[in-house]
Amino acid sequence: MSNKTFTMIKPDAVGNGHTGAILDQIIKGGFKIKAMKYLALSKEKAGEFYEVHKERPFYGELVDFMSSGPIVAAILEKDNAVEDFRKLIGATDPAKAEKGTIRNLFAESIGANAIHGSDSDENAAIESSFFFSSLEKF
Ligand code: 3AN
Repeated sequence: MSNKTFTMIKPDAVGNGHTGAILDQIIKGGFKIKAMKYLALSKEKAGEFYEVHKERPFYGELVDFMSSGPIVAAILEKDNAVEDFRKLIGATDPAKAEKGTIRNLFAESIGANAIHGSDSDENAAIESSFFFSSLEKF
């Protein structure tokens, strides 16, 4: 699955009306949308998705934030997708994100940082299957 990655446009960016502009950046960045959903995560589901961060001090805040409003979840395709998408979105902390990256343009803080991108091929596959069944991936 090295040509695929998984993303979520987070509640801050959706709530601030940036969904269209972010999808535009993703498409202009050369990514094809292979699956997409507009939905809200329950606290329980957000907790499950971020289980790997359970021991981190910001886990509770992260789960509250990610279940605070609707998100857009998508599977994206491009050569070298995981690495290229991390470049397109910029550093976790928007203050450190390179100019022109999605987090530089649209993120508010390290917590409310507009967008998620998988950090490995393995996690891209796990995260994609968390949201999409085989019938929903194209
Ligand atoms: P990334 O999303 O860039 O891979 P991770 O995996 O380190 O970053 O963190 C997962 C998510 O947890 C981030 N997208 C961010 O929303 C949140 N997060 C990370 N560090 C902090 C922090 N220090 N305070 C609050 N939230 C954080």
